[in-house]
Amino acid sequence: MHIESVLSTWEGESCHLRHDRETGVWFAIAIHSTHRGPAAGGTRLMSYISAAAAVADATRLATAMTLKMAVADLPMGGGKSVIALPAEAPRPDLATRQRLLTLHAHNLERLGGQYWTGPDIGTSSADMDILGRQTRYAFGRATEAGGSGSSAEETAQGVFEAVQATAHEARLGTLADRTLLIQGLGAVGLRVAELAADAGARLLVTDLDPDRCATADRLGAKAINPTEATTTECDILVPCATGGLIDTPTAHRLPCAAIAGAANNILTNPEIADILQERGIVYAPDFVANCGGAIHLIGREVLGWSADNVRARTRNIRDTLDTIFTNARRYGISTERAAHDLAAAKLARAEAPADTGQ
Ligand code: NAD
Ligand code: PPY
Repeated sequence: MHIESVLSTWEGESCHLRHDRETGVWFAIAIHSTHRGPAAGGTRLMSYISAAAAVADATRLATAMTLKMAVADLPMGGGKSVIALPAEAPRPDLATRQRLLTLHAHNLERLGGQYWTGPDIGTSSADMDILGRQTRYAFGRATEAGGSGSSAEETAQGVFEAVQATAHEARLGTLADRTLLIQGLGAVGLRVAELAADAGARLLVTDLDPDRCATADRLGAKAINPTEATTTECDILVPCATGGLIDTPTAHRLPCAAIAGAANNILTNPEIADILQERGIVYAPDFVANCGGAIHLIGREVLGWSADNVRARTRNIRDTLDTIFTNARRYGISTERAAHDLAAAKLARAEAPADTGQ
């Protein structure tokens, strides 16, 4: 994989790269679209095998953010950034982390508001507080620091709406006595597990960290090996770990009736949704299912919405998915294609870039 081939085949507006010689870290900020407003999307801090892999991740995630903002009717564009630690690097110590966040804050300032960030894998509200002391372009700071706090609760609520809509489309009825396999019991996955347990679902859970699985014991969940996430029979697979869970061979043999989860880019490419459709597996496009977090961050911090309004908008995810499922059936296309078409129609209707009001 080369940076040239990644960027020359990507349809985004710009990608900004910076290397920090002292730590060997690459920073990549991908701005896919500012058509509906300034680009926004989280900052991922994790190890990558190469700078090209980091750029590939940032660009694909930024594209998904554009689609997410459009389907959620939010007045922002799509972007994402990656702070790429060298492969096999140890966890950065506090001083290194502080240094990386300071450099990233400078990156954001240089872009002058074209791109706003927030938490993502490897970063938290505490990191947004550090960024927020040096730049105004960070969403998701702690409430005590003037931000809207973690978006995980709203993301989980939205994913739960998506799971229910998907169960209905797959003719599974309610979740009572249905088996959900939740991969990743982090901030979002554990909360989805709680909501599903309350609805009477049977839970299979898996996480690379066995202590996380133990936190779901009280929900009556059965832990399975992380390597068995896509080979264990279940009604609904709920990916809440990292992306790329389902590639072509996996799609051909998945033993489930439906898929709806929080992870971004669950499919290694969008065409995999055609295989799922042919197999009769109902797939909730991830950028629709997981948009509750974006609704929380943008709703609270840009649009001044109340928590109740944010929750009402998050509940709309179910209606949006129903529209997507109906269109997919009507036109004989995959749910991913139908979701892209819905986002494209909203993008085409977008007027001049909106003012974030900040
Ligand atoms: P998190 O880091 O709190 O949790 C992720 C969990 O997945 C961790 O417990 C980790 O150990 C586990 N994990 C990682 N790889 C795994 C594997 N191969 N098998 C099993 N477990 C594995 O993250 P989160 O905030 O809960 O987010 C979950 C996913 O949802 C991420 O992909 C994130 O990008 C996406 N997402 C989150 C939000 C949000 O508001 N937090 C919004 C949109 C999308
Ligand atoms: C995501 O939803 O994938 C995010 O990256 C969260 C987010 C949403 C909007 C602004 C910043 C971060």
